[in-house]
Amino acid sequence: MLKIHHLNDSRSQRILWLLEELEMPYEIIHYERHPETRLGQEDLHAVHPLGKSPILEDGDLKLHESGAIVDYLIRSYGKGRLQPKEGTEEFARYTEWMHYAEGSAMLPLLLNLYTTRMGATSDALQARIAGEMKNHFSFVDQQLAGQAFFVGGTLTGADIMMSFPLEAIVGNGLGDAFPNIKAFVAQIHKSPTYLAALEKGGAYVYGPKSA
Ligand SMILES: N[C@@H](CCC(=O)N[C@@H](CS)C(=O)NCC(=O)O)C(=O)O
Repeated sequence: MLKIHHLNDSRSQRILWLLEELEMPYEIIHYERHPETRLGQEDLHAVHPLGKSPILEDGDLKLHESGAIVDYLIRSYGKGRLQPKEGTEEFARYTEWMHYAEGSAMLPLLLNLYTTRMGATSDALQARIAGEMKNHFSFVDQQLAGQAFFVGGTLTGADIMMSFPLEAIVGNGLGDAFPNIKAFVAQIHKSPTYLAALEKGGAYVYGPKSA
């Protein structure tokens, strides 16, 4: 059976959502963040040298990195669902969003999180971070105008990958500045598979209550 090493309040939640969508049986191994540092603890480092979640185990294969995990699960078990047909322009757009989620959208969010903890010493960086937040999330908001999903009018891995940065935007109180992002997050928070994953995953700060 597939195993997912799942840290509470984390990106890993979207892998559980994908597994629910795929109707795959899976085992969740739960990890808790350190109560003060909010980092992963020794038990997570024991699973993989990076000490990050998610980690997927499928037989002898152990995979880290959410995008790679989503891609692997959809190609292996999707039976053609949750991704556009390979070789099409829509597939290229799908790949673009799959990479964009961790490769670009998360960077301003993480910089914002870390510099907020630094207080006044980060003042010199704040304008640049605010500029990049606006740059990226205005773009995403515009791309979602008039459409419920990122690509092809139906749920794909791209929506699942993008759900985490967009939940973080809404959870950080920025939803009103980006109404299409807010609507996207509200919509996924009603999905039965999303809600089933939430129930299994445990504590998740960006779930429906904070939206
Ligand atoms: N780009 C990686 C990021 C993995 C990552 O940083 N995961 C966070 C959870 S949101 C984590 O494990 N943090 C614990 C730590 O850094 O100690 C992915 O998408 O898998």
